[in-house]
Amino acid sequence: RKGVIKIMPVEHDKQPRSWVLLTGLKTLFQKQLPKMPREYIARLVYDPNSAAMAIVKRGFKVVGGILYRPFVQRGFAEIVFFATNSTDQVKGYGGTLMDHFKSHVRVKYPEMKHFLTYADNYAVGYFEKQGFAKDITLDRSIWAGYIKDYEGANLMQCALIDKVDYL
Ligand code: BCO
Repeated sequence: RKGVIKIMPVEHDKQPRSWVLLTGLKTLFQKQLPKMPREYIARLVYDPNSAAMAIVKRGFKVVGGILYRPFVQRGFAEIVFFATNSTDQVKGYGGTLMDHFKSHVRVKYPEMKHFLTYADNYAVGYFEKQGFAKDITLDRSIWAGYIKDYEGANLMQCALIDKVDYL
């Protein structure tokens, strides 16, 4: 059927399907985050320490995605890249992906209850709608040195709430 989307976790398991999805994510992030060096995006997407989820349309076309780095023992994940295709923005895909991501993380890493991200100015409003705030309550010692510092970006935090069903 036309217009049907699927949201799926993408593993670094060397399966052909995963390569196709990782490459689709790399291309999407390079297009939607033009200020980020292309090489840097490629390196992080293919890095096995990163984890990802993709919004996929028919024919394995990636129209949205999230790349994150789980720091399971430290109880948080850094959201490294987050984007939807320009022609698919403001359709609710970004919000749906974030909900699936929160729900997926809760099952896969029950101890991981916080997310941090460096949002650029344009994306701050979007992240606020998704439950992120600039008020960082996580102790600096937990995350400092683990996540990359971006100049001119706003560090934002989100906490998973046990009672909330995100889907
Ligand atoms: O739920 P509501 O209808 O009330 O609100 C919607 C949108 O109106 C709102 N929204 C979207 N972008 C916003 C914004 N509000 C304020 N400022 C903005 N810039 O958020 C609710 C959900 O919208 P959506 O589900 O339709 O989101 P969409 O358009 O699919 O995806 C949003 C973005 C930010 C992912 C998308 O615009 C995008 O890909 N932009 C380009 C890439 C980008 O800026 N990504 C985030 C950069 S930060 C990062 O990746 C980490 C650090 C490197």
